[in-house]
Amino acid sequence: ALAAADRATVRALWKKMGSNVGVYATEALERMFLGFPSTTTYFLHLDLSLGSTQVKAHGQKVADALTLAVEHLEDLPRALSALRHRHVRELRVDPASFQLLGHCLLVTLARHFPGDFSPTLHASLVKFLSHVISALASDCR
Ligand code: ZNH
Repeated sequence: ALAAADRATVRALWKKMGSNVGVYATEALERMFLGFPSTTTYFLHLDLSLGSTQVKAHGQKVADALTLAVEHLEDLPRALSALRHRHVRELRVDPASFQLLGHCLLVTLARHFPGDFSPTLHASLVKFLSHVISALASDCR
């Protein structure tokens, strides 16, 4: 599990983001689709153009799942088990794509919170995202 200091750091950033988590998740998705076009193959049924309301709606879902994760840092595998099933069994998302979205989330947060983005926050976010990704992307539990 995430160390207490990492949990506190991530929770503090989440508090600061307030109701804007969906905005940042949407920007991260846009960055992923542009920077890593192979990831668009999962979303061919959606309008992926910049500013698309469908991408915004999906960004809000991703944001809500991340907020749920922040609220259950002690037990991510259980909190995210239904979403893991959906991604691994139904959507069959490649584990490498999760790393790309994680990377885009980091870049997005660094851009919007430059003053907060110390090496410590960076490290805590990397750990948080890797916990979320292993809870979501691996079929082993
Ligand atoms: Zn995902 C869906 C989250 C990653 C792809 N997602 C989804 C949802 C959510 C999420 C919440 C909704 C669900 C339902 O509806 O049931 N994701 C998430 C998260 C993450 C993710 C949190 C990380 C961090 N995904 C991902 C990736 C990919 C994906 C990486 C690829 C690339 N998802 C997806 C899809 C879907 C989803 C395809 C479906 C969409 C629609 O709408 O159709």
